[in-house]
Amino acid sequence: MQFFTFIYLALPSVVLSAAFPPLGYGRRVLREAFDKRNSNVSAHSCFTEAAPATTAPKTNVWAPISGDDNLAVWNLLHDPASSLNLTHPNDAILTDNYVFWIDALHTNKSAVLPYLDGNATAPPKYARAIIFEGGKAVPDSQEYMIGPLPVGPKTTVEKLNYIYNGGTGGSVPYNARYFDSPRNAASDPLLASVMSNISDITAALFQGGVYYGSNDSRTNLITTWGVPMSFDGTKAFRNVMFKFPGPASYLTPLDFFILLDITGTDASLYSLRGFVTAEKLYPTVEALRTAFDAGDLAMEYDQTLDADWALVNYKPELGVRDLEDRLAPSTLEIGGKRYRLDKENQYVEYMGWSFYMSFSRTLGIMFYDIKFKGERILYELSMQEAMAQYGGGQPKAAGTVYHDTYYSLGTEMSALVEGFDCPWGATFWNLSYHSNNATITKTNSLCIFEADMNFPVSRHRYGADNAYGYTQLGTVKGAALTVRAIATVGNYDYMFDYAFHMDASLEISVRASGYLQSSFYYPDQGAWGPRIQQATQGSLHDHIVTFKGDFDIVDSSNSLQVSELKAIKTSQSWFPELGEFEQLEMETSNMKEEQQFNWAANNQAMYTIINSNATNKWGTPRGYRVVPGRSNIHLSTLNSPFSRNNSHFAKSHLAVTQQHDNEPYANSVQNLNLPWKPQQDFSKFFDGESVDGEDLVLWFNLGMHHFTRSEDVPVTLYSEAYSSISFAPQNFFDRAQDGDLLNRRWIEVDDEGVLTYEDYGVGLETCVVDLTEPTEHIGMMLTS
Ligand SMILES: *[C@@H]1O[C@H](CO)[C@@H](O)[C@H](O)[C@H]1NC(C)=O
Ligand SMILES: *[C@@H]1O[C@H](CO)[C@@H](O)[C@H](O)[C@H]1NC(C)=O
Ligand SMILES: *[C@@H]1O[C@H](CO)[C@@H](O)[C@H](O)[C@H]1NC(C)=O
Ligand SMILES: *[C@@H]1O[C@H](CO)[C@@H](O)[C@H](O)[C@H]1NC(C)=O
Ligand SMILES: *[C@@H]1O[C@H](CO)[C@@H](O)[C@H](O)[C@H]1NC(C)=O
Ligand SMILES: *[C@@H]1O[C@H](CO)[C@@H](O)[C@H](O)[C@H]1NC(C)=O
Ligand SMILES: *[C@@H]1O[C@H](CO)[C@@H](O)[C@H](O)[C@H]1NC(C)=O
Ligand SMILES: *[C@@H]1O[C@H](CO)[C@@H](O)[C@H](O)[C@H]1NC(C)=O
Ligand SMILES: *[C@@H]1O[C@H](CO)[C@@H](O)[C@H](O)[C@H]1NC(C)=O
Ligand SMILES: *[C@@H]1O[C@H](CO)[C@@H](O)[C@H](O)[C@H]1NC(C)=O
Ligand SMILES: [Cu+2]
Repeated sequence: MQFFTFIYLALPSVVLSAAFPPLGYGRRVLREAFDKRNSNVSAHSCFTEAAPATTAPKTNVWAPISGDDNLAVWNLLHDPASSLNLTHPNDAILTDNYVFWIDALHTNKSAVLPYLDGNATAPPKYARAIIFEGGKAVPDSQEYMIGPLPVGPKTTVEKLNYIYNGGTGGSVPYNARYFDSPRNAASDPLLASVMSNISDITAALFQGGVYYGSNDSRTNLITTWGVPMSFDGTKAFRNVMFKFPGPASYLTPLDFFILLDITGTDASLYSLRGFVTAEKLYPTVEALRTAFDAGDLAMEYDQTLDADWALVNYKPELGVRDLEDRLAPSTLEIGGKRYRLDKENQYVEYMGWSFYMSFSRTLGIMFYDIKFKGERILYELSMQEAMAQYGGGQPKAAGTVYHDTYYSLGTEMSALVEGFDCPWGATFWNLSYHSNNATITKTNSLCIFEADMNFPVSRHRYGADNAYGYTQLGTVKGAALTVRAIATVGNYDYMFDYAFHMDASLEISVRASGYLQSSFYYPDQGAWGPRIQQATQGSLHDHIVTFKGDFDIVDSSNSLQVSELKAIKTSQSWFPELGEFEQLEMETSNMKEEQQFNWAANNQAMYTIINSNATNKWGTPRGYRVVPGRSNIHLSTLNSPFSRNNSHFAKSHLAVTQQHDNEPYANSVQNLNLPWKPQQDFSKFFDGESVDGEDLVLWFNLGMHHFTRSEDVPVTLYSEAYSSISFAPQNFFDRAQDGDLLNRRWIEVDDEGVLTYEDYGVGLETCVVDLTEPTEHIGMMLTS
């Protein structure tokens, strides 16, 4: 029913009345132009017109594997000839071997460049598959590479070890592997047994709350638990917190925790390590019962059972805002779409930019071969990890670190709402991933749109001796193309934006909305966040989102130039009265070795990826600057046991390495449960190799220190939980890349006070704004 909101918001069909016919190139008098309003132009739709097509110069060699390839790989793995002895995941128990997931393996850059830049044939595609091997004598999870694809006589299934540096290749100990439903099912009976024996206690403490097992009809509490669930793979633990169920359960936690040892594949050996409530540990049922019987256990606050307050719907109790019942301003592509798409190849051209996109179930959207006016800037731009680490005075908050690739972040990129999540008229693409032998399509999960920046790219006014206040004025319209997707990984809705600007700069931003992971409210625990509801505390935490930027400025031989601003003492003979005086100077050098580093204090250093052998017209090495944006942070805790050695990528603002085919990812997708013995240790990338005149990768972090607040209820606000960075040309060109834009005004006022202006043939246009004619996406929302 709620989708009828769209009908309510829809506008009548109108044609923008400020339109006038295309006038052709030339100088005109301002008055005449504005008098020539005309609404008779046959207008295109602002919203439903498809972007014009183009053809990618090369096949997209980074694309995800097709559904057919996935099926063939699945069948190959399950063929008895492969000797993997696999059980279907739906039937699997701990001691079976079964497929966790299948995805595309990254394609080696060394194999791609000869194809991309030369006449070599396209490199073969490979799949990667994670297989849980509980049936082995020493149970583990082993990753395989399967290729070349399509599956044929030459296809092999080999262990995928070369991308991991932890010492055990693609093998992850059983105790550290992903905690999936068979592991959940194996440890639930112990949890149910413990909780059944104390159901009178939990019912008394938590308004009738009981747990008899997750599938028992009497159960009215739900569980969550901290991750990591192991430190080094030798043991596994499960620290459970109970919550009231419902769509906002993240905001209705209870002060009750059960600590279990769940080491190994024999569930009969699993054991209770204790209970925590009211900030005390009770090692046994007896200890807990004794305290309960003595009246030592009581909840000072009741958690709310009805969590309507936590839904992202209209809250009339907040009052009425004047004029707010009118439709808010919206982006219109009035002149028609100004970008071209090759959907088959996931290839985009926009205002000099061109790039390919890919998608993976773990990393989400990835970009390849980003060029401006035919010259390569980046070979690859991709998110690598979305991490969060919490603090608190109870086992769940204190012991929670998330690596969202562990949860297959890409698979959580879901349908976007036209007009709200992305502008009306945006291009919507589907994203697909594989599950078992099938391919799941998430419709309309990526959007592409061009939007007004609402400020000019550049402008200047000259002269003031007339009624207009100028004799010359130049101003250039600002716009950018954004590629957007939102991943709802459990509680949070991470929005990833990649904005391609007219001036050849590229901006990446991440925003977080969705539910806070909260804690029960403890009045003495203000150091871990404020009270945000009757019995809820907003848990303090950090978000760190790590990206890979494989820069290829013109070619793959690049350096990282550091230009430091120094206050130096000088004396100059023409200022004899000053003697020695302080002024600004820039000290420039190239970084020599691979390293992790932080933004300079006061941002007094500029970092630029340059190509020393490619100079602009003025003899300066061409480069792209790494421009700090908003909330450029790293993890606050550098020595926490929960993130000790599997999260080094999050512990500096920036890092630079030499590009290697065997270092494609900052993290491994099953590193989360291995903080003390990681499968992939980012810090090992830094082994003294040169980064001067080499193929460089810049790793950079966005994120937020989440200082939780009552305004995180019901959900965190995108406006504030926001981080960004830009890459901007730095002597890459001979001049600014705005001179060739026609969307500008050059206005002159002559001695007689007559104003004339150039419109360069870009007249004001018209398009039909008809929100009552539902587009595919509004239609989808109305009927779903
Ligand atoms: C618009 O079209 C109508 C009907 O064809 C015509 O009468 C009117 O003059 C036109 N207006 C303009 C401004 O051309
Ligand atoms: C195959 O795995 C099953 C458990 O899923 C096990 O019982 C069986 O012994 C295994 N077969 C071989 C040949 O390893
Ligand atoms: C690719 O082939 C064309 C035509 O045979 C040739 O002109 C060109 O030099 C080749 N390019 C490279 C990089 O080998
Ligand atoms: C609950 O039942 C479902 C369906 O039978 C099963 O797949 C799941 O493993 C069960 N969960 C637990 C925790 O036992
Ligand atoms: C729960 O109570 C039953 C029956 O008294 C007992 O056999 C079982 O061991 C208890 N479970 C736990 C985890 O204490
Ligand atoms: C997305 O998937 C839906 C359902 O399969 C399909 O109808 C639609 O055409 C797809 N959209 C695009 C842009 O490919
Ligand atoms: C996928 O597997 C299921 C059994 O889990 C089977 O019913 C289905 O036919 C398979 N699909 C294909 C395309 O092979
Ligand atoms: C760059 O220029 C230097 C000095 O001219 C030269 O030694 C080096 O080989 C060049 N590098 C590349 C990749 O062309
Ligand atoms: C873990 O990282 C720390 C630095 O934070 C380092 O000193 C230590 O040697 C690392 N431990 C292992 C086992 O690699
Ligand atoms: C990619 O490069 C690595 C390192 O050179 C190599 O071990 C691996 O086999 C290559 N992968 C493919 C799919 O060719
Ligand atoms: Cu947060």
